[in-house]
Amino acid sequence: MVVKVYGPIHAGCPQRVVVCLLEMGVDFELVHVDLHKGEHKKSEFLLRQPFGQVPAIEDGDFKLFESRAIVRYYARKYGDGGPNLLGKTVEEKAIIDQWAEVESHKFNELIVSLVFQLEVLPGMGQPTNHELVKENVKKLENVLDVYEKRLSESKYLGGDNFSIADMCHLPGLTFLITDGYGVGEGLGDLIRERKFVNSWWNDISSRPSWNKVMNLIKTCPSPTPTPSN
Ligand SMILES: N[C@@H](CCC(=O)N[C@@H](CS)C(=O)NCC(=O)O)C(=O)O
Repeated sequence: MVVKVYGPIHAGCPQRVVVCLLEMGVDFELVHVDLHKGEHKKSEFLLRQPFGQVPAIEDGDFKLFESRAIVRYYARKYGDGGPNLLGKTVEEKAIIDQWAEVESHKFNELIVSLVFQLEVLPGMGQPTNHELVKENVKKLENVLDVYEKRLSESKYLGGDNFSIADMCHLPGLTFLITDGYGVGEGLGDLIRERKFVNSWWNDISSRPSWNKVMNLIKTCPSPTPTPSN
């Protein structure tokens, strides 16, 4: 049975799930959910995701939401004898979890705010709070300085090997490197100006799985990219 992924591929959270399925070699089908039409707030969709957000998956009789929980589920389910994205020893797993938490609570929160200010508000004809953007860029610089130090000592955030900790950053880093999909503000320089962060980005974004996600984005119709959360 093919896994169904509910959500537009243009949004960051579904991308996180899709890149994981591609890494793990799991067949899937994308079921487009039109955020602009509010399909994610309709009662039918709320049965899949009670908070009215994407993504959600359906795997036979099994249903799950929250992109990072889905990523962990598939990394565990197919990790034995397959790609190891979670680490081997208890300590390796703990370090990977640590950096995955950093992604979720330090990095992603700032990306979400930037996406909201630079993309969502202008899309609704409302003004961007440039002071808040500046403040969040400053905070992001501090987070990326921590990454720079970590990545000067370790090839990947979680250690010697690519893991969910790196993978979960891909949508947010893509938002930054494309300058917020062209809004400017020099967001891409946040990556390019940091030698180790930049090499890490070049490495993880050139994985075949992420290239496939980028190609899927190009082939799926969407009015506006929303790579948040
Ligand atoms: N923590 C959730 C966040 C889900 C989320 O915020 N999804 C965004 C798209 S990336 C969404 O549905 N936005 C529309 C909305 O919140 O109404 C996850 O990782 O799955």
